Amino acid sequence: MNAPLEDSLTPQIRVEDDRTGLSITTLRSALADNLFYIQGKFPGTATKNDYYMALAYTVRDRLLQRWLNTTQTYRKNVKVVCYLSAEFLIGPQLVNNLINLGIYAKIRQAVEESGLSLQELIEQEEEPGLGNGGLGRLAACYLDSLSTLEIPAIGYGIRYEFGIFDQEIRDGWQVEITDKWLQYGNPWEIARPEEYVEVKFGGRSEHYYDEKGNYRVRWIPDRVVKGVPYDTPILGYQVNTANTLRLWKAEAIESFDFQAFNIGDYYGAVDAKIVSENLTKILYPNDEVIQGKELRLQQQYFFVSCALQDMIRLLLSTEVSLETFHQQFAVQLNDTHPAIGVAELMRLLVDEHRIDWDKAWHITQNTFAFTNHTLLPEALEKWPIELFGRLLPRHLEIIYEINQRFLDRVRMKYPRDLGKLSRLSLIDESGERYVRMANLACVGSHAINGVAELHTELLKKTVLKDFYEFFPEKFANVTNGVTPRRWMVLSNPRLTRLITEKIGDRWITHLDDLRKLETLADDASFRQQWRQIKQETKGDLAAYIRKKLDIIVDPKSLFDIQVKRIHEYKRQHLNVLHVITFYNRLKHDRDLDITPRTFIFGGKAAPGYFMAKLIIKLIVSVANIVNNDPDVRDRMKVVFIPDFNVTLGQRIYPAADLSEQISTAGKEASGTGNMKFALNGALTIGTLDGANVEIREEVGAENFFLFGLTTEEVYGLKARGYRPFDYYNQNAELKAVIDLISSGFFSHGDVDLFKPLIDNLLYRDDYMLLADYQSYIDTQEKVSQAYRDRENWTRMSILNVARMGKFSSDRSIREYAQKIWKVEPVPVELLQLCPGGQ
Ligand code: 8GP
Repeated sequence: MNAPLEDSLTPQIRVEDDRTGLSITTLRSALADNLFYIQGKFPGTATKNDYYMALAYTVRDRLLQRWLNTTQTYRKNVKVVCYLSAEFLIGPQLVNNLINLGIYAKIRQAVEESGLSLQELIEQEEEPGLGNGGLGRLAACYLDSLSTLEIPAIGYGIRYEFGIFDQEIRDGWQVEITDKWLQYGNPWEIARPEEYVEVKFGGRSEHYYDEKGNYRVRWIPDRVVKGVPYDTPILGYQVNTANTLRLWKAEAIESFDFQAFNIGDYYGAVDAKIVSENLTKILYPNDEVIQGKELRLQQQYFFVSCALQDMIRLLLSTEVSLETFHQQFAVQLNDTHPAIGVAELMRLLVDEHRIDWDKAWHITQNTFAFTNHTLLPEALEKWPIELFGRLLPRHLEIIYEINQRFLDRVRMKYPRDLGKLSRLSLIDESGERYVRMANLACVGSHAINGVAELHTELLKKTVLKDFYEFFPEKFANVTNGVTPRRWMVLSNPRLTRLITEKIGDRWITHLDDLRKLETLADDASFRQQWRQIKQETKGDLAAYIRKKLDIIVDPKSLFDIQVKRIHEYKRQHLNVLHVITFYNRLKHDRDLDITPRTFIFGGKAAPGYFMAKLIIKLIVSVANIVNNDPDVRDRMKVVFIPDFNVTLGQRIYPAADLSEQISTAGKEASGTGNMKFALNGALTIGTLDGANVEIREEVGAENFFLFGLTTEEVYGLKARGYRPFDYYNQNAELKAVIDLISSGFFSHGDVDLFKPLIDNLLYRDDYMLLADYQSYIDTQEKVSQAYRDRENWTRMSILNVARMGKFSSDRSIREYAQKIWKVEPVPVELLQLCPGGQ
């Protein structure tokens, strides 16, 4: 990869000393030193990974001044945003740090002069897969923007030893492989064992009177686990700010239970250690469904308690009163996973720091804000009371107390409305009793937001309706965004250079500047350059596909791409229905003048989600037939790219002509892949769902391929009684497609293989694929026609990019900062330079 931009070291971010100088000679000797002193290798025996590590340390050394100075700056009474998230899908760090530091070209030169290939070293990096999909990646984009905007922030989460599984495809089926991302070490993190905290579990609470005769409660746990922080610097783009991502690892308090050991029970002695360390072993690989496992609740409580204790310690170290906690910290709950924080902060304030309840409640409510990321009812977290009380007995009491006070207010406002009362209650008492985490988050926060306009409106009308009616002032929308640094500068260096040549580089931090490209859409030679770049980028992806999968695809064909988690609501199988329709049309008329297409899919299925795994099997089965059929060859290809992750996304988004955003209206909260594609010049085929609505508004209806039912139509049709079988019966082309799958054509004659999928479509079709089929097919035909007019397609592509300014995560973060967190930028000055500095 070429440097996306000329290195641009602004004078104020230049930090040089003997050790961290930026001359090519210094960089080369730093690389050699790190190889020897850190990796302990001579060049002759060093592996590529040793070189990668040496390089990563070379770069990290050049971050440290900014990082430590940032931490120092925040000690001085500034309000800090704490983003609490069970997932941070930050992606590979090396190139991002090179770009943000502005030293990409220098490093490349130093690496090459050392006889190495930068690209090869870059490919050594294991990405930290500490998230499932959209929610975790959003957290990572937000960290990037927080630093770039110089807003003091800490990301708090879990240092999973095993992140999201690696996906392999064997015989068409997904196979999950453990993600051992830490096995060769992680050069980007620094452990801070001296800053450990203790987290309690189980036991009971004890009520007593203190020395002054005040009634108090203390928690007598039956188990204590140590939380050890591991810090990763998150450097902003060409600023001094390097915020911290602080991830917690669970450890045993004592490695051995010596009593057990002394009586000869060696296994029992090690047991406690294993049990404690299990806590942060693995990320739950479910996207949008809850599994309700005890270990998951333990993970949630563990990291939230670590985070809140850490904040309190930070605050107390500055000698500021704990009663100003909410003025010092704005804590964002990334979905309900950290919602237990509401009860934990109350416990810390009331039980441990002896602040009275009302004051503590004021602090708590003014500290927290809550983002909801999904409307799917199966994703609403709730915990059985029995489990909850066994693990967190004191928190259950606190939740009962919060609930009682809250329901008293509800009763005042709605006397005799028992329905309201039971729906708003923090406890679900309709059958087995549960703690409802969304209700806890809503009551304990001062702000609640959805992640796109439509989503926020639907929240107010559906899942959070009662809360909206009760606290309308708490609700706000903040539409998601993505960072242009990773999703353009890093992943699309060619387009970055072209755009920068034409409009300068301010767009990288002020994405609205892309508007200046609008007039260039009418410039034929610019269009030619634009097309050329897309062609080359598609060529790169084609080469990757050939190398990895031994499938030859034509970079001149239309690249039609759907990459995201596999889920029925996202409707990858609707895309497959189109693939087969396309195939049937070609088979019927071998001379059909069709626009050649390459259909590309990628995404992981939750390991226990049978239907999602069957969808992958269907895609791969269809690919095998189509790709080997001489009748259609060269006019269509189908590819499933295994192991979709951030690294692969960086290759894939820039190579798309068409972005598939085809969820059932009302189901996709926002989507962020839709933004990454459009930012890289793909046109979208999509429903009026999530942020698609706003993307279409921005780019213009004429530059967007809209199809399908609206949310209201979906609700209406459901209410009237939806009968998918009628659609099948009345649509010959659809029937032919479904019958072809059922016949065993794609499954070596096995008529049972895809039966669960087909039966589901014909008799349930919860996500209304059959209702949207015809509209989708017709719109795909329009896409094919439009692609034939390359000049106009290119024009539309340029206009899409030009109008993507709104979807920068910088805009989202500014909105959170103003509307919700009430925080201001705090620029960092490099005051204390050490060692070797002045
Ligand atoms: C996702 C939404 O599905 C997606 O539309 C949105 O863009 C993204 O969040 C960021 O806001 N939701 C999740 O990933 C999600 O709910 N995951 C939780 C179960 C882990």
